[in-house]
Amino acid sequence: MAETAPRFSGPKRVFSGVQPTGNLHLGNYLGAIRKFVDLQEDQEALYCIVDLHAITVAQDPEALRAQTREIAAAYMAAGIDPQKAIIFHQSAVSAHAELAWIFNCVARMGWLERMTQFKDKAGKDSERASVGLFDYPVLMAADILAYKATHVPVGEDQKQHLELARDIAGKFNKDFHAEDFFPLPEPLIKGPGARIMSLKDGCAKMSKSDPSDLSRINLTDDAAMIAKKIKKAKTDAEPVPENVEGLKGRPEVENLVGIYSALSGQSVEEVLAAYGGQGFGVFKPALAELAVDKLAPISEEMRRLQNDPAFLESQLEAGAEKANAIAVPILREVKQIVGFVV
Ligand code: AQP
Repeated sequence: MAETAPRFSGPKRVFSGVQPTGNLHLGNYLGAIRKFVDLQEDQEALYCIVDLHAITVAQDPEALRAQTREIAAAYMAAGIDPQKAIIFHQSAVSAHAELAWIFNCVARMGWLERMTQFKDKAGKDSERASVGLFDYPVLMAADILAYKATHVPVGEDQKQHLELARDIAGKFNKDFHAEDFFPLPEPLIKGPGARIMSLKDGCAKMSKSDPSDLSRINLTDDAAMIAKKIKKAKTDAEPVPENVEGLKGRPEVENLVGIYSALSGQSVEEVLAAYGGQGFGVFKPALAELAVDKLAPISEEMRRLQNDPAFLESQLEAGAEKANAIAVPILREVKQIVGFVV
C-alpha cells in the first residue's frame, strides 16, 4: 500500500513520542529514547509526550500529570537537550487533534481494522475498547505530519503504524491534488534494541502494561532491583552459546545477549565470543553490572529533575510554543487545501 519514492523537498525533520503511561522501561530507552539523543545533533527534532494517546485507556488525572513530567525528566536525563530538540506535551498543541480529525476522513476503516496493536491491546473485548484506542494510529499520523516530519525513530512494534502514516500522507496528497505536500515519513527502526523482550517470556515484548514488574527493567529501578530482575530472568539449563546459530530456539537467551549488546555497543558476535560456553551464573552478574552502569546515572538525574516540577513544566511550555510555531502554519495550509474558510 505505502508509496515508496518520496519527492518531498522540505527539510529533514525528526518526530517521535512516548506515552506518559508509567513504568518507562529499558525497551522504551533502547528502542526509542536513546536514538532520540543521537538524532538531535544533526537535524531539527521534536520529542513529544503523547498524553492524548495515553487517555485511549483509563488514566488517573493526577497520575497522568505526574507521568507527563516523568517522561520530560527521562528525556532530559537520557541526554535530550531542550536547547537542541523540542520537548513538549501533545495536548498543548491543538494541531495534533485537528489534523487527526481531517485524517479520520482520509483513512479507510479497512486500514485500521488491520492494525495488530489494537487487536492485542483491546483483546477479546474489543467492543468495549474506546474509539480512541481504535483511532490511535490516525492520531499518530497526525502527530508526525503536523510537522511534516520526515524521519520517525521508533521500536519495531510501531512499524505497522508508520506504514499507515505513509498511506494517509500519500492518500491526502492524491485526494487533494496536493502532490508532495506531506512527506512519506521514514521509520528509523534498525539497530540494537529495536525489540527488547520481556525478562519472563522471550516471545513477548517488554511492556509497560505487563502485570509482572519482574518482566521489565524500569528506568526508575535502583541497582539492587536491576540486579534482582536480571538474576530472576528466565533462561535455560544450557550455557551461553558460542555463536549466533546457537541462539536459535532460545528466545530468552537471545534477548539477554541482545540487551548486553545494545547496552555495551558490542556486536552480538563479540558478546558471544566473550561469554560463550560460560554459565548464566557468570553472564547475568556481568549483564547486571553493565545495566546498572548505564542506567543508574539516568535514574539518578530523573529523580533530581522530578524534584522540580515547576522547572519541568516550564520546559514543556517553552517546547510547546516552538512546536506550535511549526504546526500552526502547516495546519492552516491543510485547511486551505481541504476547502475550509481560513
Ligand atoms: N520492548 C520494546 N523494545 C523496543 N522498543 C520499544 N518501545 C516500546 N516497547 C519496546 C518503543 O518505545 C517507544 C515509546 O512507546 P510508547 O510509550 O508509545 O508505548 P508502547 O509502544 O505501547 O510501549 P509499551 O511500553 O510496551 O506500552 P504498552 O504496555 O502500553 O504496550 C515507541 O517508539 C516504541 O516502539
